[in-house]
Amino acid sequence: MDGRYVHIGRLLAGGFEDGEAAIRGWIYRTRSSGKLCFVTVRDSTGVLQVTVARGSVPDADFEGAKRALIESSVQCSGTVVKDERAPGGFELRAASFTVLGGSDNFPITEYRSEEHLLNYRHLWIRSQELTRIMKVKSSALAAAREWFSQNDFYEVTPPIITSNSCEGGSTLFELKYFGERAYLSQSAQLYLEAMMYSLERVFALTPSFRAEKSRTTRHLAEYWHLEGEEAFVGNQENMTLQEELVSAMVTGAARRNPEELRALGRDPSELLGMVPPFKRLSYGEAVKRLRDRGAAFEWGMDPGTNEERLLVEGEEKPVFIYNYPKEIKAFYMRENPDDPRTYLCADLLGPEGYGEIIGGSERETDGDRLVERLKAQGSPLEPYQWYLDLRRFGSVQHSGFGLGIERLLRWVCKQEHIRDTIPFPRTINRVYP
Ligand code: NSS
Repeated sequence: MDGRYVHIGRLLAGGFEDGEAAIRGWIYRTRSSGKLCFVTVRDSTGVLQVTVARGSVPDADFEGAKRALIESSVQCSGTVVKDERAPGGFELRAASFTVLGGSDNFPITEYRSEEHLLNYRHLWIRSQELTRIMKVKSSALAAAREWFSQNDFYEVTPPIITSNSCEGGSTLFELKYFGERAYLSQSAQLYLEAMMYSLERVFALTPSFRAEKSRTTRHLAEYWHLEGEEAFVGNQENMTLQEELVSAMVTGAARRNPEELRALGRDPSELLGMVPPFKRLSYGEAVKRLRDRGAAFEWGMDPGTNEERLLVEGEEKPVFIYNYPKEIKAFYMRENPDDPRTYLCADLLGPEGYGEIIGGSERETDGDRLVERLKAQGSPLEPYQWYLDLRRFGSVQHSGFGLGIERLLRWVCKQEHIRDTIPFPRTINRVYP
């Protein structure tokens, strides 16, 4: 920060008592009575009560403070005073108070519907709640990048506009592309596989797009996808990498943002306990567990929200379910040599019923099998020619995974709805603001 100004968070940490300080930020709350204005100011680090008294500041400053509506941007200076009654334990007794940018009547009041908040999302993202979530998200991403870097992964930048689908046609967003047909990426996986041949371990953080046609609390039409791809790695080692990554992200967030997490209702010590290993259940074991717990679930079925909740009941940490039946998974996975009805793959389920956070698999290296599967699902081969080529030039065992950042954040920040883990949610009925 500009040397003359101090962040509120630093000021609240102590050491400024009875000294002079200047802050700047936005009016969070304000009330005035006669000769006194109590203005609570927020910046990116905290909130501080500023007392503006007539006579202690120039008259124009006092009038400005009195008139200023919430969300006006301000700067002020004065004396820091310890005051138990003030939020955070300190207040600033103003010697100057300047309104930088005035504010109209703020359209978000205490009584507001969900719909109203979504319509004013561009302003609602200033709320304490969303600010906390965005801080936790930033920390989790920083921890992920750190982990990848420590584990010899290169960050790469795959395309977002693609000519083929990765996860099946039903959720594809189509767009016009200079007279041709193209799609918004559902996953960078196929491109990461191509880059794995030179860099061995790659990762990318990209938006992924899914035309999800139902309203749920865990699907977005645009989400941030953190994907890794690793040469010479099989399905079990792939899971080991994933649990290490998830652990690094959630413990990293817990260490960096304990206060934010507490305010969101998440005890950071729970997150600090998310250390490897995570339990691994085969799909067969999962079927048995579901049936033992009373679900009418048959081998071959795809576990839905309720089944995922039932599967993690009594578990404190996330749980892997591995080797699913082929029918319910994507074409690129490697057939399980020990049980050809299944693929070598795994989903990671979050605890507390938050559901699938990661989907990963070992990849099929046999080009003929890939061709058969693409044909079987009715996909034209032409757009996949480049992908099939990869198997013709030095193919090796490899695996990878995709982690839904907002899915992880929904769990970590204890959010009912996934939309509150992304600043501008895109869902079936919303693309504004
Ligand atoms: O479809 S996935 O299960 N798997 C893939 O896309 C692989 N191609 C990834 C890979 O191996 N590189 O999606 C991966 C994750 C999934 O576990 C969720 O956490 C998240 O992506 N995901 C979503 N998050 C939010 N909204 C929607 N609609 C969504 N769909 C998947």
